[in-house]
Formats: sequence, structure tokens, C-alpha cells
Amino acid sequence: MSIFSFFKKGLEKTATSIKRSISGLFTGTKAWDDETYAKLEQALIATDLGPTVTATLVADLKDRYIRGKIATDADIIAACSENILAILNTPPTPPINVNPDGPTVILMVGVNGSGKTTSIAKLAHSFMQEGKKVVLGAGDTFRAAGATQMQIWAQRLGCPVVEGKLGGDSAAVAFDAIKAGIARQADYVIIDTAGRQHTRGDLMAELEKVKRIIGKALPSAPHEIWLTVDASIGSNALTQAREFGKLFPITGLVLTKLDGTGRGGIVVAIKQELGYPVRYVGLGETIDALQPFNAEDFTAALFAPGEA
Ligand SMILES: Nc1nc2c(ncn2[C@@H]2O[C@H](COP(=O)(O)OP(=O)(O)O)[C@@H](O)[C@H]2O)c(=O)[nH]1
Ligand SMILES: [Mg+2]
Repeated sequence: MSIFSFFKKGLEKTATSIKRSISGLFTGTKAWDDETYAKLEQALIATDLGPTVTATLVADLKDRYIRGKIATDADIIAACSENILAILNTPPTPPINVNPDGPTVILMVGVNGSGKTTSIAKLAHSFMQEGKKVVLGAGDTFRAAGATQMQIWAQRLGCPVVEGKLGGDSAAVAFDAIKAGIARQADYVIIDTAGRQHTRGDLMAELEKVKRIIGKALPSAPHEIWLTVDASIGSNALTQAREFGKLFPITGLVLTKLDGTGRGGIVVAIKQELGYPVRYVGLGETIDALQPFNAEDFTAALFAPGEA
């Protein structure tokens, strides 16, 4: 399957919802009026593009309409695509901070259920496909299922994994995983964390410790801190990204579960407000369903023709 096909399939629901809202705006000879713009606004908001992005799109469409530049659905789509692409490319995504003298350490954070462990397995698979050596750190020591799930994935992938004791110190697991990564001359060490959130303070203290201990194992690490966010929770995803961003210098976003949701617009809302590089998107449950984010493919898939 081509990368675009993955995006198209994964974003089918969002695209359908957008298409449905756009078709019908041209009802024969009736000129666009305030009601048209209100309908358009409502429809775009429904895909979780958020109020700011929606306002930008509607204002631009209005401007183009008044200047006689909008005559068909295709014109609306072209205008929206152009704006969304500009948002997704601002600021441009910097390359991954690859460690030239040893393993590149990626710390994965995010709330429980957001897709950390699954995304780590998918990432490991993707790196291994490129011929890279990967070591995993099963840093979610708080849930029995956390380590087991990681173990099953690692076994399936044939990828070494460093584990800790249930209820043990997740910072120690991170430390050991990096040491194992150095010893095995791994290209990547990907570290899972617990996402429990008793209080914000707890989570902050715990993740702060993991980060500090990582720096002891390898002073330049972590090279990347990626946040997984479940896109299917719509605007709550933006709130989560905003909150985590206050705690950590997030260097990348992994947006999961874009398949099966009509709320894919949230990717644009998060990028517009927080500017984090979108690194990967989860477009399904299979091991190859984590794809490097590509603004052009994403935008094209968002407006791809399909069932309305
Ligand atoms: N459909 C779909 N499901 C996903 C995706 N990513 C994760 N999941 C599912 O979401 C659930 C929680 O994922 P998990 O990795 O355990 O989350 P964690 O608690 O953050 O480690 C699992 O059932 C995953 O299979 C995705 O991109 N698409
Ligand atoms: Mg997990």
C-alpha cells in the first residue's frame, strides 16, 4: 500500500465529514450569505479543526467568494487545502535530532491509552525495516499489562527489550535500556513511560526523574521527547498536548487513532496552536499503520473524494 493510500484510508471518516459539509453549499443560484458561512463554520468545527483554524478558513473563503474566485466545490477545497498546508508547514518540521556518537534516545510520553506502547512497537518495526538496531525500554512499570504488552511486541519483532519489576523504578529501566543500547551499538533506544495521572505534580515529578536519569546514562539524551495523543478524543487532544507541553520540551507529536475518527482536523488545530513537529500518525492497528507524517499527503487525504 502506498503511503498516500494509508493516509486516505486512515482519514476516510474525516474526509467524508468534510465532503458532506462542503457539498450542498452551492444550491443553484442562491448566493452565499451569512447563513452559508455559519454552516461552513459549523461543519469545519465538527472535524475538530478548532475555532482559530476554522475562522482562518472561513475568512479566506469569504474573501475569495467576494472576489469571484469561488465557483465550485473544487475551489473551496483548493482554498482550504492551501491554508491547511500553510499551517502544517509553519514552522517547518526540523529533522530528528540524531545522536552522531551512539544511540538516539527517544522518550515517549502521554496519558494511559493514548497509544505509547503500540506506537513504540510500530516505530521499532519501522526503524528495523530501515536496517537500524533498536533497543526498547519497558518503562511503564505501573501496569502489569504495560510490560507484558511490550514483551509480546518485542518478541514478535525480534527486538531486545529491557524490563523492570512491576511497581519498580521506571527511571532505572530507562537507565538500563540506554546502557544496553550503548553496549549493543543500537541506533535507537525507545523508552516507554507510565501515563498515569494521579495529579499533574506526580506525573511531572516522575517523568522529570526519568529524564534526569536518562541524562546520567548518556549526557546528550534524551535526544527526542515525543508525545502520543489520541486524535479520536478531538479537542481534548489539544488540551492534553498543551498540558504536556508545559511540563516537557516536546520535540515531536505522534497522533494515534486517526483511523476510525472523523476528528482528524485536530492535527491542524494542535499544529496551529502549539507548533510541535508532527512526527508520525497512527492510521490503524497493524504494525505498519504508523506512518511518518507528511503534510501534503495528509492534506490531500483530508479532501480526498470518497463516499459522501
Ligand atoms: N485504531 C487504532 N488503534 C490504536 C492506534 N494506536 C494505538 N491503538 C490502540 O489503542 C489502545 C491503547 O494503546 P497503548 O499503546 O496500549 O496505549 P498506552 O497506554 O499509551 O501505552 C490499544 O488497544 C491499541 O491497539 C491507532 O493508530 N489506531
Ligand atoms: Mg503502554
